[in-house]
Amino acid sequence: MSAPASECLFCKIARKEIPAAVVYEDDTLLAFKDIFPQAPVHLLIIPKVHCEGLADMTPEAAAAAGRILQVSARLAADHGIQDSGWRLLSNCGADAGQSVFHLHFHLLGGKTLGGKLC
Ligand code: DGP
Repeated sequence: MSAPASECLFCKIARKEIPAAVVYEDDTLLAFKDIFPQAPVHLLIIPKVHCEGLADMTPEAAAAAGRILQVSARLAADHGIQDSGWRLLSNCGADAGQSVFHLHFHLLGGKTLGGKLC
């Protein structure tokens, strides 16, 4: 069972109640640096609206996710990894490695990425 939006870690980051190294923000999205980076560039991109993950997509979250797919290439370029290869992924469920139950995409790059998360 996930935390309600009032207690959700990434909702708190989106509301600026918890600090994060924000690299991009618009009306619907926030992107910030992962606190435990697995690659030289490791960003988290989240919809501001609460949604547990890929298996729990409201229309609003799905629209935000589509926007995340668009914004990710721009963020990769902003961080100098557009030509060296980068990865965008979302873990869905604890068995897939999801530890924060607010939809988020990892944007990873800046090194040769292996077959797993990084
Ligand atoms: P996942 O395991 O796919 O749910 O990814 C969650 C990521 O969130 C993980 O890579 C670490 C990151 N993370 C956890 N807590 C915080 C935090 O308070 N701030 C930031 N910036 N990242 C966090």
